[in-house]
This record gives sequence, C-alpha cells and structure tokens, in this order.
Amino acid sequence: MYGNDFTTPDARPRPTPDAGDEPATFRAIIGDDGRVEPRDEMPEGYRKTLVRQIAQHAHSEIIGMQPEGNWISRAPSLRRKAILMAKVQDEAGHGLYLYAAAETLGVDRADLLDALHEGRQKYSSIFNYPTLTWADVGAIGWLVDGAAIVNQVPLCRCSYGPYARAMVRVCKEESFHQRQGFEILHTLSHGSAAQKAMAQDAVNRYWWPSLMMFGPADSGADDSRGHTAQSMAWGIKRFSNDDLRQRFVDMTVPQSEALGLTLPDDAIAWNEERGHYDFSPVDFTELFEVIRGNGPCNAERMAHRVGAHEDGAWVREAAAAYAAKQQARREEGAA
Ligand code: FAQ
Repeated sequence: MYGNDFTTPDARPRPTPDAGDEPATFRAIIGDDGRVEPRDEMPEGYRKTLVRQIAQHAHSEIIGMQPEGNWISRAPSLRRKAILMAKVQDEAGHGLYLYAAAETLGVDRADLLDALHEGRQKYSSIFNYPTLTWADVGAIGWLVDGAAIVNQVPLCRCSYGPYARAMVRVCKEESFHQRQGFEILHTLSHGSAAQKAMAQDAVNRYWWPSLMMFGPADSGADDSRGHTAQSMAWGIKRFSNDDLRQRFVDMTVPQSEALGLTLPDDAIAWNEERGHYDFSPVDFTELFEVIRGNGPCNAERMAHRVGAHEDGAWVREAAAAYAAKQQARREEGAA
C-alpha cells in the first residue's frame, strides 16, 4: 500500500552509453549493469554528476530537518514527540551516509557544506515551504517522504556502489517515516471537523510542492532537457522525473481515498487507456522560482543552517584536536 518496494523494470531502455572518452573498464561495468566502485576508473563527467546529486541529496536531508524540527516542542503528545524526534534524527543520519558516499568521490564534506552555505549547491525545493500546523508534519511524512521513497528506491540500483548501498538503508527508514505521516493524517481526518479541516489544508498546501520534488519535466517534448538522458545512460537515474511523478500520483490517489482526504486537483481521474491517473500540469515556474531562492522560506532555512554551522564550530575544532592528539599518541607508541 505504501509503495516503498517496487520492482518494475526500468521504464524505458537506457540509451547506449556514448563511448566518447569513457574508459573501457567503466563502459563494461555500465554495460553489464554492474556497480562502479570508488577506485574504478570513471569519466570526470560521471564523477561530477554524482558529486552534484549526492551533495544536493545530503543537503536536502539536513535542511529537511528544519520544517519538522520546528514542531518537536509542540507535538501533541509525548508519543508523537518521541516519534518525531526519532524521525528528525534519522534525517541527520541520512545526511551523514550521503556526505560519506560523496567523500568516496574525492571531495571533502567541509567544502560541500561551504558550497551549500554560499549558494553554489542546491537542496530540495520542498523544504522551502513552511510548516504552519501539526497536520503539516503528517503531510510531510505522507507526501514528502512518500515522494522521496518513489524517487529513491530506484537509486538503490544506481550504478555507483556507495550511493546505491546508502540508499538501501535510507529507503527502509523513509518507509517508517511515510507510515508515521499517514497515521497522523488518518487520526486527524477521523477526528473533529476542525482536525479534519486542518489535515485537508495541509494536504492542499503540500500536494503541488511534492509533485515538484521530482524535478522539471523531462519526457516527451522535454526529453533532452536537464541531466536525465545522460544520468540514465550512466545508470545513475533509472527512470525519468516524469515517470516517477506519475508513479507517485498512481500510488497516492488510493491512499488519499483511504484517508478520506481529497487531493487539490479536479483533473485527477483514472485513465483506463493509459493505466494511470491523469492529473493537471505542474507549475514549473514555481519550482524554478523556489530553486532560485525565492520560495517562502529559503532565506530562513539558509540563515538557520549557517547559524547552526557557526555555533557548531567549537565541536568540530574539539573533535579535530582530539583526533590529532590520538594520532600523535599512536605515532609515539609506534616509534
Ligand atoms: N529541488 O535535470 P534535472 C529527502 C535541479 S528527499 C531543487 O532533473 P537531476 C528526504 C537539479 O539539481 C529530497 N533543485 O536534475 C526527506 C538541476 O540543477 P542544475 C532530496 C532541483 O539531478 C524527507 C536542475 O534542477 N532527494 O530529502 C529539484 O538529474 C522528509 C535540472 O533538473 C534527492 O535529492 C528540486 N526538487 O534530477 C528529508 C534525491 N529538481 O544542476 C527530510 C536524489 C531538480 O542543472 C524530511 N536526487 N532540481 O543546476 C535526484 O534524484 C535528482 O537529483 C532529482 C533531479 C530528481 C532531484
């Protein structure tokens, strides 16, 4: 029901990798649908694409702690508070696995964080929307984690080994996250009229931004736009953004019915011929505006992140000094 495990074969045949100046060993691994490991030869473009995507993903996990962290002190019960704390902590852990995966590509996490703080690297658009009510925590779990799962399950088969392996654990945890969101909304939608209205309002506000999470259109007339074609040729992405968005809609519509909530799109209807739900076109102008920094909370999110990083400088310094002391002791002992 939650759609966290799907095994559908790749949606369309992967284009034959462009031979270009790609090392033969790399082409053989990609051709066999194997895993590229850190010490394997790889084209610079492949390495750079992975650094960009994995860093953006890691940044999303840690910035994504903010909208929900905002509700830890106001969760409506001790049980809800404990669950939410565990979830937010999980997101920090996902950031750590992902920064570690990026480091296997020869970059330093301190540099990646600088790039985030200086606006040279992105994070997911979705975390620039506010969490106005407790129901928003439910909507994030159900819709945002739901979208994250649909996007990330195929990444467990990404051609880059360290990223693919990190995704296996991340996806298992996201699956719990989605269930907690669904449960929050289910409780609210079966509560008082005011609670149900709060749940509906949260879904109304989070629906479209969740569809935007999948990225801009990249099929049909937009087939050659963005990074999708090359990333699919390299086995980094397994599906187009549009295919995953459709999969998410197909999974979510029946769940909304189980919740007794509606999705804010009158065009949603089962299309027998296509075997999918139809839905209205996504407003990508809004997505690009949010990516450019003009979403409702971009400035707040970045200010909070940079402040937290500065406040944590003493911890990093203390850890580095301790590691240096331990290293010096080991060297003394060995001498
Ligand atoms: N936001 O050609 P494409 C989570 C950019 S889930 C911002 O399609 P690509 C869990 C893109 O970077 C969220 N920017 O690019 C959680 C590119 O920019 P560039 C994180 C976006 O990379 C839940 C340009 O637009 N998940 O954190 C977005 O092939 C709850 C063209 O786009 C991941 O990062 C966007 N939504 O495909 C945590 C998953 N979409 O470099 C806390 C891994 C696109 O040309 C609470 N990433 N852009 O300037 C991916 O799967 C891919 O990177 C996509 C984008 C699908 C996001």
